[in-house]
Amino acid sequence: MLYLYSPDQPALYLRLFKDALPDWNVACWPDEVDADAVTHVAAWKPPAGFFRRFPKLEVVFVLGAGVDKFLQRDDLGEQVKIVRLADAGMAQQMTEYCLYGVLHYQRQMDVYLRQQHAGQWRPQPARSAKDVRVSILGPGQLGMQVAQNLAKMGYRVAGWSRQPRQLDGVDCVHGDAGLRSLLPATDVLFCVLPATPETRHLLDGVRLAWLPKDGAIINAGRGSLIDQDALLDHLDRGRLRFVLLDVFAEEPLGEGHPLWRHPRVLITPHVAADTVPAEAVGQIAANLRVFAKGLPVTGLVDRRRGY
Ligand code: NDP
Ligand code: OXD
Repeated sequence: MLYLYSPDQPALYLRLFKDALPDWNVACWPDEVDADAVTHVAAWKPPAGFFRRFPKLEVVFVLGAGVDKFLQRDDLGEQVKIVRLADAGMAQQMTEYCLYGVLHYQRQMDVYLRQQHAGQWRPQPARSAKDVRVSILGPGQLGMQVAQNLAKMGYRVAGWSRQPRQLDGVDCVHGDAGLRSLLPATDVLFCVLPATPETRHLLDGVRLAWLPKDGAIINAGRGSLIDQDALLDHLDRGRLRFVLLDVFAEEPLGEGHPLWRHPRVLITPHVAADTVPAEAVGQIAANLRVFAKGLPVTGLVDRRRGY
């Protein structure tokens, strides 16, 4: 039996799952079910202790891409497989989000906004895409497509990952040395890394200082990547042109937090890429068929790696 936890769109998900899995018994929280019959759960942000009542649980399908919150739970034993969404319609949205920030930088919208408030009519020098260096931290399922889409648009794109990778039109680097060489050669840094112990505060005061003075950062991965105090210090000293932030150390960002009103900060409330229900259910249904054949599934999480 597949049990579903999606308080935002329960009816939609229930219908999609029932249509996609006619041979399965599918039910949706808060309906009461025989907990012993539940072998699979599809969920996003279930409350603490949610999984404890399912003794026969085999697989949790995460209705999102990031699994940090699932790996921090104490109600999911090691024997339970965690499978997250791989793209499922989110890469296109991530491309749009990144492009918005890149254009803000390239077409100097931050400068024009300040000039508008000061009533100034001052055309700035034009800059073409081939002169803008966009570096992607985390060219995985999402970042890889962002990188390739921007490269096709003519931007100079680089990617930084843990393992070496090869991507058409993208200059790929990895490891500590790769990051050290990449950051100073970056105009816009697009971050789409998972939250893991290794990526926590990866962008601290030292590494932020490796970026050029007039660079910009877009963070659409997880807020733990950036040391927010160090970031504010950089922004206050004019060491960055602007940052576009979708994710934060604490969400929602606390009332009165200095990031809210900083003139060099653009904020969106964790909306860079939303789960597309039909795509998500299609991918999970396909994975169930693959599981049944004993083959490797898309999006199986490596708990040791943390993503
Ligand atoms: P993937 O697992 O497919 O890709 C992760 C990428 O990060 C890989 O390229 C991986 O490198 C790289 N990476 C991980 N750890 C390190 C490290 N320590 N050093 C260098 N590179 C590292 O994830 P997705 O692309 O599907 O998603 C990425 C993240 O985006 C999610 O985990 C989630 O946090 C966030 N997200 C945010 C959304 C939003 O709306 N703001 C929506 C959806 C996702 P390698 O290739 O070598 O493994
Ligand atoms: C996700 C997210 O990880 O929405 O899918 O952040």
